[in-house]
Amino acid sequence: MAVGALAAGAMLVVPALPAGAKGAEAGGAGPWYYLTDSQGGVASNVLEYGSPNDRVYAGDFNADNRDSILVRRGGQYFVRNALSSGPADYSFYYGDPGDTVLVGDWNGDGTDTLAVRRGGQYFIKNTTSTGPADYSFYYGNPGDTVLVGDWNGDGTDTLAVRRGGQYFVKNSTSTGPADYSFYYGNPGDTVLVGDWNGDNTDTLTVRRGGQYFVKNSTSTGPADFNYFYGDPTDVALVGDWNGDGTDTLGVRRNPVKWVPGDGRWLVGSQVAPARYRSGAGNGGGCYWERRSNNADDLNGINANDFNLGTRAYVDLATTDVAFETSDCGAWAPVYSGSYVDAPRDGDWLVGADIRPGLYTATTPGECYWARVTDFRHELSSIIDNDYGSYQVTVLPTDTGLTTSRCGFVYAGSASAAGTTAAASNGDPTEIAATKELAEQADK
Ligand SMILES: [Ca+2]
Ligand SMILES: [Ca+2]
Ligand SMILES: [Ca+2]
Ligand SMILES: [Ca+2]
Repeated sequence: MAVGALAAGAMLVVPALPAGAKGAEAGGAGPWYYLTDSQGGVASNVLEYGSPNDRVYAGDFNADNRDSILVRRGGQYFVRNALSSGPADYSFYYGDPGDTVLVGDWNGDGTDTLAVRRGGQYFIKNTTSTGPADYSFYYGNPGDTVLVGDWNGDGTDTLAVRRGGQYFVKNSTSTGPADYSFYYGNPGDTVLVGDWNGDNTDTLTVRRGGQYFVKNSTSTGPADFNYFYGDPTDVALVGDWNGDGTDTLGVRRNPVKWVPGDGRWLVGSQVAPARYRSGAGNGGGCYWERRSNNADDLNGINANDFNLGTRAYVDLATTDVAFETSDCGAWAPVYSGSYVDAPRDGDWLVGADIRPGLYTATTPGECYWARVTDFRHELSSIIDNDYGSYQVTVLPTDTGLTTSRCGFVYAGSASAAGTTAAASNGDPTEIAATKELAEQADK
């Protein structure tokens, strides 16, 4: 199904997935996270963090009321407090590489930290830093599934153990019997913990495939409501991603940054939303389209291009559903290369393929160029363009240059040549008219 826009999926019953509860490890693989701030609907934030095989957790590690993604490699934990793609803010060690680890706010200071579980014993630490546990206690049996939540709304997370469809709740992190128990769902259900209605109390959601059955009290009885999110095979995480006090879902996915060749590829599940480069069919003509659906209609085309040159770039957006490519060869992720001083027909990445500066046309008659902010190949991608042009000045702030029939050669830095160029996008009407002229010349 469509993955760019995480729409409702068909109801399917699938085998129990790894426990994706808030507080517990989420499971799955992949560095891509599709987070939503609502119950159902589309992803509101898509980000890449860590490596495909990292173990992951969600939590608020800086007390800003927003949860973020924590990745684990053995006994080392990498914290990033921003919900955006990028490196870790810091890392620390806790416990042994084989330990089961839980995340929670054990002391009610607003910051989530770790607890290590060994059998029925829990070793609590109240800071995200390397060092010994602050204290330990026992709860339940070594074989119990354990959940973390603030069951009584006092601001402190504690444990509940699950035995089949029965849950034994304890409201303190101390050794002793459960305070109460209740039943919810079936023994085989995947269960998630969160504050689904913003009343500061955590309760359960049962997941069956891509459908989520929410209950807003820790008591026996039917679900209060249900909704769909993502695909039935997605691994789900729970967090308050926008700090509104309500927990919502995210799914973890493992698309690859590589488009092997001709065909239709689903963005988000098969191929990552990223920047790609192809050899563009070595002059034989490379056709591609970014699609808003997985059908064949013209309306589903977000952008397309027929590239007769030797280099093509495309930026697949997180909102793209599919990428169709034909006679372009493989599309590879972009790394810096050596500069080309005679960028012929095609797309060129500034700072990787070509350097900023002045380029003069050796065949100016039907020369078309566009300085671009990205490779989505939309009109809004174009900073400036010209047709029948003798030269172009590429600024260091430009992302790329697209050219056809110019035969450009590098003519020195812009300052040395005494030329100037606008850094921001020009008149959109003029840009569209110029592009139209160049497309007429293509025919
Ligand atoms: Ca936070
Ligand atoms: Ca805390
Ligand atoms: Ca509590
Ligand atoms: Ca609640």
